[in-house]
Amino acid sequence: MKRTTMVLGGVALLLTGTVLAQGLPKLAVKKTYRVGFAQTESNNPWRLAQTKSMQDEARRLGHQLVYTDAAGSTAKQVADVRSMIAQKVDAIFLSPREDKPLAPVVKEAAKAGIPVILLDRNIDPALAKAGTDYVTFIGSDFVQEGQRVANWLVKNAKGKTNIIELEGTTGSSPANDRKKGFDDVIRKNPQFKILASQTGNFARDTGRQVAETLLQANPTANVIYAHNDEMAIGAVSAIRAAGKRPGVDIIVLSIDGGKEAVQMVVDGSINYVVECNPRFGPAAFKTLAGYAAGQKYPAKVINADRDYTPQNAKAGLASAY
Ligand code: GYE
Repeated sequence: MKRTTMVLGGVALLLTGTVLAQGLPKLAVKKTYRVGFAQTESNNPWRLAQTKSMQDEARRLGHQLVYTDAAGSTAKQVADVRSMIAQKVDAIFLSPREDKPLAPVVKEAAKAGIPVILLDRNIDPALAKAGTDYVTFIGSDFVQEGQRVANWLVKNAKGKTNIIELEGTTGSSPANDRKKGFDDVIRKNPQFKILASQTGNFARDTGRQVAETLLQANPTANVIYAHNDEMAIGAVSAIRAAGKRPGVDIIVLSIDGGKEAVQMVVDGSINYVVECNPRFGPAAFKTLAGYAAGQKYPAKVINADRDYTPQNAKAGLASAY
């Protein structure tokens, strides 16, 4: 009797275990949802374009978007997600500012029966798992972005090449991966050297200040690789302030592809930009509906991104965000 109970208990546990191992809370099929979007910050055109795309698509489909802006604070973003859980939203879209501190709240949401879809930034895979703790990650392949920038440089640079790298927000998945992709390619080419690599927090003015300091400390630098447009635009100002010509004396490379940076490729002050498309709305809500309907998703759904060169930038300008 005892044994039967145990077996039964075991079976019940096993069943629960199976559900938990696949892990994810179910989402009822509904016409419209009340869904959270936990944004990281709103201090640049990329973030504004992403938020607008989410709001436009929610409005178009009749969903209610519970929007929060962490204003560049990871602690606030953790609190924002907890508040969405407390409000019992149907699902949460999260752009995790950093890849480790947001992992616990992703799990808390899953435990509370709320599916999470990660947008644009990822969580450390050692701390939370797609298919168990969250549905999927939708975004760009950041390692590949870094590799594409490095490959362009290797192909186009002449002679000894000394690089200053402006990193994105410390602890964010795009900063980690854009560095890895770029540095790995550069390391294999002995005439290329990374003289300095420092964070500019994905921000224009911080990027400008850090570039100014690093240019002074490294007078032989002839390349600046910025992990996003904002810092690249800041670096262009720093290069001019140092009495040098951006795009000529110092090659400037970037990732994102906003209108302002693409225009600078047309003008010649930025040399090459890999796109990272911020228009997530359609893919985000399509995934939400698909998930409710029982569709299975891979750990990552990768956006296709183009690039902007001096040859194609003019043609691409109109459709840049
Ligand atoms: O490149 C940057 C933004 O997470 C991919 O964050 C995104 C990056 C983007 O603030 O401009």
